[in-house]
Amino acid sequence: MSAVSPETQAVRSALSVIGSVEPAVAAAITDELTAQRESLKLIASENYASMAVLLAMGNWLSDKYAEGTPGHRFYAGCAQVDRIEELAAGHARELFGADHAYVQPHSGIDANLVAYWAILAHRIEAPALERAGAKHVNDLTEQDWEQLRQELGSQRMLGMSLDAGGHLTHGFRPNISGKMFHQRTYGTDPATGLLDYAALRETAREFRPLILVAGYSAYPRRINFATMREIADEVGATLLVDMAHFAGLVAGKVLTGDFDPVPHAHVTTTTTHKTLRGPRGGMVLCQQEYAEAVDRGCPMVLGGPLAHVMAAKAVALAEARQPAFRDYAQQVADNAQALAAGLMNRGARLVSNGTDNHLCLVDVGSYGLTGRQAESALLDSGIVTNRNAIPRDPNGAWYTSGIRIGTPALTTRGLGTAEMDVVAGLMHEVLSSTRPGTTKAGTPSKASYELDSALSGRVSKEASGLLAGFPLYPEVDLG
Ligand code: DSN
Repeated sequence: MSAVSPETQAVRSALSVIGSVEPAVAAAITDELTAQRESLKLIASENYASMAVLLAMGNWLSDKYAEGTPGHRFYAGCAQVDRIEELAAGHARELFGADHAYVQPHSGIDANLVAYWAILAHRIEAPALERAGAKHVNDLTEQDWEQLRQELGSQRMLGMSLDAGGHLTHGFRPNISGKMFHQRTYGTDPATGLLDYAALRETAREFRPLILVAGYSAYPRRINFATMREIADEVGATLLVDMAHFAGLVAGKVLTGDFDPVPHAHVTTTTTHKTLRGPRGGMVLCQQEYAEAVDRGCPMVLGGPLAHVMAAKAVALAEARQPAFRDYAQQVADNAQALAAGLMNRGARLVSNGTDNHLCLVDVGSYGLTGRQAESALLDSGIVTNRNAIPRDPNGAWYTSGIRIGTPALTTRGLGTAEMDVVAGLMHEVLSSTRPGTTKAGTPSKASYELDSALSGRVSKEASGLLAGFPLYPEVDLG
């Protein structure tokens, strides 16, 4: 009988304990592993965390309240949480070369909220308190407090437009950030698809934002953060870089020098679960002058820190400090380039004609499809992607004209550039065989589509055949 791995023992035991209380939960956890093993995952914001990261989350650290920061808690008995948080923050500082790291945010949205309030506190609230000779907001007169509230509510933010790849939390009206700030956007050059720094500089000079936000969730290129900082300094803005998508490429030294945000930005926010391959969560890195304000994130805008997730962040950051993580990050970028080349060689149009990060944005208008039709046809064929607007998208943010694809997850499974060409071939075959459908009334539809089920079935089989050579969590055998 072959030996059972520690990971298999751990997962089987955990499922047995969970299943003895609520079998439906154990079943859903098991089914999720099966589904993830079988799908060809090209969602640019997802990855597969290691078993060490996953197991670090399933324990009694979850039971502890620890509002505040290490050594300065609003609860007693936080010695272990302090250890964990200090360890994670130390790994983050070392890995990214940051002055300060705050590892409590529960997500990227939370990290951005912490950062926005820290910038408002440092740039607007602190000077107002000083002017009034007050130490605390509770010491302000009603009149000074009202004036401060008005000042806090009338600040400006400049961020990348949604259709150019920006994120909802960068000042857009449907998000809380759009209700907190007056917002304007910058975008890309229609001819090249690249960020238009000259136009951005002009807008910044005219709009004079308190915060210049750089970063994206669907821009397939590098950003020059030295230039961004120069623009921010010229107009007196705080530069905030949201590196949620590409933090792993920064940690893995694929993005260095002017393309590494941390030395240039006053404040850098990130998630920990995308290219960084940690647990779901967020993090804020900042220069020393913002550290005190950032550390007030909880209870300012965050609920109690999740000590079990901070433990998993510490494990993931320790992994990202290993030389192997640099190889992984480079392979993510190489794979994205191979995927882009494979699609373009077959006639697909990519926004900006390629990529130099972990993602590509395919203009599926070049196949006569909307993003929604393309996303559904690919899913029928065992390929998981997500639809995304492209610059100046004629189909809007719901139907869209784009498909966003990324390589972090497949690279973790071990697929390389040769396999990316196979994936590109499968995607091209599905997209070029799909036809737009009609509504029941016979008018053109942006959602329905026609695709031969024999073709989608064959592509699904080919996709699972490819994945069979790259098992997911091979150390875990659920029997
Ligand atoms: N949901 C993340 C993404 O897919 O990019 C960001 O919000």
